[in-house]
Amino acid sequence: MALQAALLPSTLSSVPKKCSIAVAAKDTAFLSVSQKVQAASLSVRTRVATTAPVATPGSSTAAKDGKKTVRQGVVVITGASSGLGLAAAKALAETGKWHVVMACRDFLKAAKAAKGAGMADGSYTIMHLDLASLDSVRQFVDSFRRAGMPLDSLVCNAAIYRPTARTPTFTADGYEMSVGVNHLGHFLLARLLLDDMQKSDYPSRRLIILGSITGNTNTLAGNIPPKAGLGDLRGLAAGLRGQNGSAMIDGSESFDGAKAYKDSKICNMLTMQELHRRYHEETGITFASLYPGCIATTGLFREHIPLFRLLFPPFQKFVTKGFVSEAESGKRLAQVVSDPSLTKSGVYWSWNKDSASFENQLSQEASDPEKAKKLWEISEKLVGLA
Ligand code: NDP
Ligand code: PMR
Repeated sequence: MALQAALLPSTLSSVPKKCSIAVAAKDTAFLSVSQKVQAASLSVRTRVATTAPVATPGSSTAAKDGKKTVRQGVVVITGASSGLGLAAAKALAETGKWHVVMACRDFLKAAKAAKGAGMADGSYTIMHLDLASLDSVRQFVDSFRRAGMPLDSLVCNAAIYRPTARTPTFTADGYEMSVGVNHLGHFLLARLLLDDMQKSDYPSRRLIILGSITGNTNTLAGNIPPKAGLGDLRGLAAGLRGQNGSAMIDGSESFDGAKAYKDSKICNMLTMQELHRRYHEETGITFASLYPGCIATTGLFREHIPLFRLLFPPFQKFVTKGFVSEAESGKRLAQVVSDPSLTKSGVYWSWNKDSASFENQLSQEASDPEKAKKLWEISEKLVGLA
C-alpha cells in the first residue's frame, strides 16, 4: 500500500513536469529488491521527467480577460499503447483540450509509443491496467482515484483477437481470454468508473465502447464465417471456463477464436445500449459505440497468419474500400469523445466514404434489449458486482 502511494502520477503535482508513469504495487515486479526498497522510500510521487509546465489535468483555466473557460477534460483510453487507442490519444492530446490517461497493460511499451507518436510531454499520464485480471481493473480504478483527477470521458478500446487459436486461453479469473478482456474487463471498468463520471462537472461526459462491423450480421463483413452469435448465452452463464463447460458464449463445444472476438464485440455494443437505457436519463452521460473503419494495419492482427497480414491491407484498400489509416481512425474516435455534434446517446457511429459520421444500424442481435439485459445480469455475476 505504501509503495502504491509512493508511485502516484506526477500529474497530481502542481510543479512543472513532463510526462508521467503511474504504477500499482504489483506492477513493480520487474524491479529488483533494492530498487523496490528505493522506490518505497520515495516521497509521495515519482516523476519521470521534469521540464515543461502544464496545467493540472482537469483544473479550470482562467482566460486573460478574466472569463472562465471550459477546463481541460480528462479522458481514460484503454489499450492506448498501439493502433486506434494510440492514434486517438494523440489526436485528443494535440488539441490541448484533453489530458489523456493511457490505461495500458505494458506501461514501458505505452511510454515508448507515446514518445514515438510525438505526444507532448505533460499531455498524458500512463497508468497500468490489465483487463485480463479483474483485480487489476479494481486496482486501476483505485490508482486513478488516488491520482485526484476528474473523469470526463472513458473509452473502452483495448481488445485482443485470436483468429488462429485452436484452444482457449483464460484470464486470471478463469474466463475465456477474448471475451474476458474485450467484454468482462471493460464491463467492470465501466461500471466502477460510472461513479467517477457522475461526479464530473464537465459539460459533455461520454462513455464509449468500441464495436465493429464484424459483430453485425446485417453487413457483408458480418457474414464472413465464422459469424457472431451469442445464442442463449448458456456458455457465458456457465462461466465461460472451457474445462467443465464451454469457452464460447453460445455454449458451443468447440472453441473458435475468431468467433469469440466477434461475440465479444456484440457484447460491447449491447453493453453500450444497456448503459444508455439504465443511466443516460439519470446521469446525462452520453453512451456511444462505433465502427471506426477497417484499420487493417494495427496490432489487432498480430496473431493472424503472415499471408493474411500481408494481403489484408491491400484487400481492404482496393477491393472493399473499407480501409482507414490509424491516424484517420484516431480522428474519428476523438470526434466521438469530443465533437459537440456527437452528443446523442445510445448511438453506434460509422463514417461514410467522405469520412462524415452517421448513426448506423446495428444488427437485430446486437440491438436486442432482452439479450442486453440478460448479458448485463450474467456479466454482473461474473465480475463480482452481483
Ligand atoms: P491493437 O492491437 O493495435 O490495439 C489493442 C490495444 O489493446 C493494445 O494497446 C493492447 O495492448 C491492448 N490490450 C490487449 N490486451 C489487453 C489487456 N489484457 N489489458 C489491457 N490492454 C490490452 O488493435 P486496434 O487498435 O485495431 O483495436 C482497437 C479497438 O478497435 C478494438 O476494440 C477493436 O475491436 C476495435 N476495432 C478495430 C478494427 C480494426 O480494423 N483494427 C475494426 C473495428 C473495431 P498491447 O499494446 O500491450 O498489446
Ligand atoms: Mg473482412 C465490405 C466489405 C468488408 C469490410 C468493410 C470488412 C471489414 N471486410 C469486408 C469483406 C470481406 N472480409 C470479404 C469479402 C472477405 C472474404 C475474402 C473478408 C475476409 C475477412 C477476414 C478473413 N475480413 C476480416 C477477416 C479477419 O480476420 C478480420 C476479422 O474478422 O477480424 C475480427 C476481418 C475484417 N474485415 C473487416 C474488418 C473491419 C475486419 C477486422 C476487424 C474487426 O472487426 O475488428
